[in-house]
Amino acid sequence: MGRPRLITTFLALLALFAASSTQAQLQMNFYSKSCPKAEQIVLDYATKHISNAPSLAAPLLRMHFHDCFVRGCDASVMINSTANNTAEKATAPNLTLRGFSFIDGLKTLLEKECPGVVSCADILALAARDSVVHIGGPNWQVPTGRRDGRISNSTEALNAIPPPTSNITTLRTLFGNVGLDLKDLVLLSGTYVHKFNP
Ligand SMILES: *[C@@H]1O[C@H](CO)[C@@H](O)[C@H](O)[C@H]1NC(C)=O
Ligand SMILES: *[C@@H]1O[C@H](CO)[C@@H](O)[C@H](O)[C@H]1NC(C)=O
Ligand SMILES: *[C@@H]1O[C@H](CO)[C@@H](O)[C@H](O)[C@H]1NC(C)=O
Ligand SMILES: *[C@@H]1O[C@H](CO)[C@@H](O)[C@H](O)[C@H]1NC(C)=O
Ligand SMILES: CC(=O)N[C@H]1CO[C@H](CO)[C@@H](O)[C@@H]1O
Repeated sequence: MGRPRLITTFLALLALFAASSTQAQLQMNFYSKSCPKAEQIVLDYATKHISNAPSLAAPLLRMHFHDCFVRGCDASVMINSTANNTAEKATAPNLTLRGFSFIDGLKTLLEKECPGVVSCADILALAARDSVVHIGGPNWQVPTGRRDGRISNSTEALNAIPPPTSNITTLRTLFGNVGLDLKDLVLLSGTYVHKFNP
């Protein structure tokens, strides 16, 4: 399985995620007028922090991936549990999710720059890309304009995200639910294990 093939599949996956976001009207440089420095702020932050902690790049990509698996890429993975709701964050597959404080720090910076403009979903999508590029991974275009979801349901996360203990039948079903086939499953698992989990 050649490297270009892996990268192609990886990019196809990200395109799929972009298309399956809650609001379909994504575009390049969505914030060019409303918050012109937004993407630069994310890039600078990722460059600075990933230089210090390169191992954070894979968890950020993973968080983006998990976010997109449940209700589209809407940052619902970032929502905290409340007294009467157990959020996605609190489900078993989250146990290896890292980087919440990375995204929270970035959100704080962007709120200072342009209050209430840049969505957490876009921050996560951009930060995952910039972090992966910074450690020498593939680059891909990230159209922006995602809206943050308000629903974060641990049951949905448990049902949608493939746990590491799944058998192949379950994995195929869960990937199939988001439009990915057996080849995607094999390539993505391989990419993740070999490229991002050294
Ligand atoms: C979730 O809780 C943490 C810790 O209390 C806090 O820092 C963070 O801002 C909260 N995130 C959201 C999206 O409310
Ligand atoms: C609990 O649910 C009610 C009704 O859905 C809501 O109004 C309330 O704010 C929730 N409480 C907390 C702590 O989130
Ligand atoms: C979470 O999702 C499950 C499965 O779809 C549903 O049965 C449950 O009512 C939802 N919980 C909340 C608090 O919305
Ligand atoms: C795979 O796992 C599912 C869910 O745990 C189970 O229902 C199914 O029987 C398993 N299939 C095989 C072939 O082991
Ligand atoms: C960061 C976070 O929310 N982690 C939670 C992951 O899920 C377990 C329970 O399955 C919680 O105890 C953690 O707090």
